[in-house]
Amino acid sequence: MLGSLVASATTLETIDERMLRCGISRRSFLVFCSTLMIAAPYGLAITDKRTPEEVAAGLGKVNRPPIIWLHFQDCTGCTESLLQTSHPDFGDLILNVISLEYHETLMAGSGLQARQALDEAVQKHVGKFILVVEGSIPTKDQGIYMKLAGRPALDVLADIGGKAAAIIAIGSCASWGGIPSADPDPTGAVGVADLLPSHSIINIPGCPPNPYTLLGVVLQYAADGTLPETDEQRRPKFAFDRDIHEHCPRRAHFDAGNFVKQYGDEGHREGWCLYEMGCKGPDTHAGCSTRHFNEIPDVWPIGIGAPCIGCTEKSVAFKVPMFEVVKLHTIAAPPTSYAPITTTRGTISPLATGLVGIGIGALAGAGYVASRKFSKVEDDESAPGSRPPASGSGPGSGSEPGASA
Ligand code: FSX
Ligand code: SF4
Ligand code: F3S
Repeated sequence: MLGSLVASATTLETIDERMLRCGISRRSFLVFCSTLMIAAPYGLAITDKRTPEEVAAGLGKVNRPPIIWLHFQDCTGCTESLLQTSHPDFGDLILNVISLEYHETLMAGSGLQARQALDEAVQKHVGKFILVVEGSIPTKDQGIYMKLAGRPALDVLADIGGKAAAIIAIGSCASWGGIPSADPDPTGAVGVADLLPSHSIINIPGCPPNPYTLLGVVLQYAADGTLPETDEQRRPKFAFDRDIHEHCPRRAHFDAGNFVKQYGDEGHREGWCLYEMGCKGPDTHAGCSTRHFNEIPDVWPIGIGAPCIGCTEKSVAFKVPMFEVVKLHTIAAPPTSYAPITTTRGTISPLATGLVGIGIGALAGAGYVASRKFSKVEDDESAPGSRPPASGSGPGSGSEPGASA
């Protein structure tokens, strides 16, 4: 099945042709390509070690990939994150780069008209389209909790999924159940790969996910018929190979032991680390800390002062309570041998000051007194610069600060 989009090249319009026909400027397209490069600096064939001009030249020759987008149990946040860009023109440009053949939220038709549009789109591109699935699929009681034109979502997915060249599960709901699968999971919500395990499926979890991860995967597939390398959860490595904590702008505060204790407190206003507020960043693989949303700097959960809830991790989001403190499995807490980044400044006693004037030996003595004060601050767990909470000191804690597991 791979490569079929390339094989159907003659029947489709290239991205360049479309840009020309719709009067989209080369400058806008170059900005789009640069944004794609920032989202996927490596690990994606279409952007790897290239300049924006090279990316634009390569992508311009690619046929607009036909996409059929199905909605199941979701909030439509995935669609919103794709199209609610900071510049309205950008959403328009995205819709010109890809060829969205069917999308229930965006189309004007409904009822029979919509049903016919779906049938026609599938027939026209059978075996060649990319199926994007948003939302989880209810399986309990023969899937009766969601029907499309009288058919359970289960059947619709099996039917249309079987005719697609590849499937992308967009968002945590489609990847493994997401919010609808949270306890008590009344509908038996599952992800696409749970139902079609042998299909070519890429999971792009996130609630919502970063839209450039989707565009990167779609465009690489359209360009050369390959899907990017994935991890054991079918997530593309280029977007999920690092954890939030690794590149978090608040990491220096974690290392210094500066933790927000309560929303609105001084630490929160100063942008300190949200670990003790339940931030799941140390346990969460995603690129949010470097690839923000809507092309606006700092638009991502931690950037706006909210802890990461681990929305890209199957075992974290909607499973671990939001304010529960995560264990530090792989990250050592700041070693006590380091000087803290911020510390309470000790005062030099008048006696020591007097001794300084007497001679070199006395100077060494004053240094000793100051260093004792310094280590006292380090030993004081409540002082700024202290370590994260020790085992058992907070809900869900139990790791050994200072030791890697
Ligand atoms: Fe919502 Fe999508 Fe979350 Fe789910 O995103 S943003 S509930 S992942 O399916 O619409
Ligand atoms: Fe950032 Fe959260 Fe890590 Fe703190 S715990 S540095 S807020 S990712
Ligand atoms: Fe989700 Fe955490 Fe990013 S909550 S959007 S993975 S910062």
